[in-house]
Amino acid sequence: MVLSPADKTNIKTAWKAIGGQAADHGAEALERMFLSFPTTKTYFPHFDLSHGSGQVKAHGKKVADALTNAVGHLDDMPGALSALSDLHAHKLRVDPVNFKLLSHCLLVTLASHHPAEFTPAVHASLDKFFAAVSTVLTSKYR
Ligand code: HNI
Repeated sequence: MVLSPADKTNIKTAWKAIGGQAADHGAEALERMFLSFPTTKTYFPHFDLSHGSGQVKAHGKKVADALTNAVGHLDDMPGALSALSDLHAHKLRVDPVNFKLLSHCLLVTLASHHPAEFTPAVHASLDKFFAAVSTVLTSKYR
């Protein structure tokens, strides 16, 4: 997945618009994922997944922080996400299909909160960004 210069600009601009809401958006995307794709809940048997759960909120912040870190390293995502890649592949063993589900829910969340910024071009660039992050996080399965 090659991000063009325009993609990189779109991704950074979108992240600026998200600003301090990233953690909340992360938690909302997780909640959407658990509700829309219930099989994803099997990876979180130790979590309280009910609406407003502190665990989901805390996890949403972790996911958002990792994405913010990736946005800061668009030219070296494999390096920036190396430890997370090890974790998801070797320890958590999350089936790669689930990354498409979370990516979709992240897009829906961002579109609903930032309709003005979520132009078709930004949508496409964010889709590529989440696909690139997902590729890195699932790259050590093989
Ligand atoms: Ni994921 C832990 C980031 C997709 C299941 N995940 C993390 C952590 C981060 C993270 C950060 C915390 C690491 C730590 O504590 O050191 N996960 C991301 C990102 C994506 C992603 C950026 C994709 C955009 N994870 C997924 C998917 C699933 C998933 C698709 C399964 C459906 N992740 C987990 C589980 C944990 C986890 C399970 C451990 C949770 C815990 O605290 O026990």
